[in-house]
Amino acid sequence: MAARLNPLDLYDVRSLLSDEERMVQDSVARFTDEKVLPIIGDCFDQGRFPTELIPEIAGLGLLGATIPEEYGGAGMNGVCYGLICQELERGDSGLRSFASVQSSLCMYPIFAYGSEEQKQRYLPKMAAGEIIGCFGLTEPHGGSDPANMKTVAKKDGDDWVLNGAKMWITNGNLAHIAIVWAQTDDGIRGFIVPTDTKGFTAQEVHKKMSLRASVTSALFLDDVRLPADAILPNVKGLKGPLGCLTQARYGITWGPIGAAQACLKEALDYTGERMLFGRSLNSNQAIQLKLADMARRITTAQLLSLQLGRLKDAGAMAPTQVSLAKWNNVRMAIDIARECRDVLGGAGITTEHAAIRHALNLESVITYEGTETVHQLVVGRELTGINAF
Ligand code: TGC
Ligand code: FAD
Repeated sequence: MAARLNPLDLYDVRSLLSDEERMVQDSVARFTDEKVLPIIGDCFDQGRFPTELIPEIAGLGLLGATIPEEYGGAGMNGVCYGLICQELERGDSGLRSFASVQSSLCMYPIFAYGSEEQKQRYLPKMAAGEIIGCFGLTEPHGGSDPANMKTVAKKDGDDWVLNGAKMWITNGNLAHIAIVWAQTDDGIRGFIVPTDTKGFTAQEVHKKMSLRASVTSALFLDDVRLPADAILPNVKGLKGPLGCLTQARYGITWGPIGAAQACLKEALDYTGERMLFGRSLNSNQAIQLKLADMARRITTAQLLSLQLGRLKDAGAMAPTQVSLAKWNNVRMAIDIARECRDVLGGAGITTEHAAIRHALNLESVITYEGTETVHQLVVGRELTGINAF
C-alpha cells in the first residue's frame, strides 16, 4: 500500500511553504503542544487567560510578527503570520485572539497611521509583551454598523476629551493602552489611550460560554483627557478601523483551520479506539463520511488562506477576498467542531476533550471581526454592485 497521506494536510499544503514559513509553523506548533495544550482546558474551565505565557509568546516573535524589525517586530511575511494564527488557534481561539488584537488591531494602526514618535514609543515594548493593547471599536448599541458611532472626542485647547462606551473588547482588562475610535468634528479618528488615564475604566464581561480563556471587557470613557499627540495623525474616517480589521480578519481565516485540525485529530483518535457493535466506530460508513467531509473542508480552507496570504504578500489582497475566506473558514471550523463533539458522544460534552471548547469558542469567532452575515453581504455587494446593508 502507498504511504498514507497526512490526514490533517491531505494536499500537502505544507510543501507549498518556504523553509522560513515551515520553521515558523514548527516553532509555534511546538509552543502550542508543550505549553498551551497541557493547561488550556483548565484555563477555559476557570475562565482564565494564561498571562504567564505572554513572555514566551513575545519571545517567539508572535506579537507584531509582520512589523519591521526596526520597530521591534519580527519582519515576517503575511503567510508566516497566518501560520502563527493557525498554530495558536489549534491550542485555543483565546490565544489567537490575544495575538490578533495585539498585532493587527493595536500594533498595526500605530505602525500604519501613527507618528514616528508614537511608533518608537510603543511598538518595541508591544512586541516584547511589556505593553498590551486593546482595540475599542464596537459600541453597546450595535457592532455591525460602526459608522453609527456615539463615542465622541472634542477638542479642548490642545487636549482631546473623550466620552463614550465600547463593548466586547478583547484584552480590555489586561491592556496598558486602548486604541479607541471616536467621532470628531473631522470624522472618525483613532486615539491611543493609556488605560490608567483618569476617567477610563474597563469592566470584565463574565458568564461567557465562549472564549473563556480570553479577557473580554466593556470600556467606559468619562471625560478622558488626552494630550494632542494621543491622536493617530495619519488616518481619518471609517477606513482607519476597517483597515485594521482587514489585517486581523486575514489572520482569522487561518486560525480556525488549526481549531478544525485539532477537532479532526481528536475524532480520528477517538473513533479508532471506540468499539461499538463489535467493531471500531471509524469502520462505519456513516462515520467515515463525516471524517472525509471534515478533511475536504479543511483542505479547501487551507488552500484558500494560503492563496489569500500570497495575494497579501504581493500587495494584491482585496477586502472582499478576506470576507469570503473569513466566512468560509470559520463556518468550516464551527461545523467540524460541532460534528466532532457529536461523534465523541457523551465524552464530547466535557472539556476533557477539545471539541466542545473549540465549538463554543468559534461561536465568538463567527460573530466578531464582522459577523458571518456581514461578510456574506460584502461578497453579495461585490457580485451585484448593490449595497444591501
Ligand atoms: P463604507 O462606509 O463603504 O467605507 C468606509 C471607508 O472604509 C473603506 N473600507 C475599508 N478599508 C479597509 N478595509 C476594509 N475591509 C474596508 N471596508 C471599507 C472604504 O473604502 C471607505 O473608504 P473611503 O476612503 O471611501 O472613506 O463602509 P462599508 O459599507 O464598506 O462598511 C460596512 C460594513 C458593514 C462592511 C462595515 O461597517 C463592517 O465591516 N462592519 C462590521 C464591523 C466589525 O467587523 N467590527 C469588528 C470589531 S473588532 C473585533 O471584533 C475584534 S475581535 C478580535 C479578537 O478577539 O480576535
Ligand atoms: P449586531 O451588530 O447587533 O448584530 C446582531 C445580528 O444582526 C447578527 O447576527 C448580525 O449578523 C445581524 N445583522 C446586522 N446587520 C444586518 C443586516 N444589515 N442584515 C442582516 N443581518 C444583520 N469589538 C471590538 O471593537 N474590539 C474587540 O476586541 C472585540 N472583541 C470581541 C470579543 C468577543 C468574545 C466578542 C463576542 C465580540 C468582540 N467584539 C470586539 C465585538 C464584535 O466585533 C461584535 O460583537 C460584532 O461586530 C457584532 O456586533 P454586535 O454584537 O453588536 O451584533
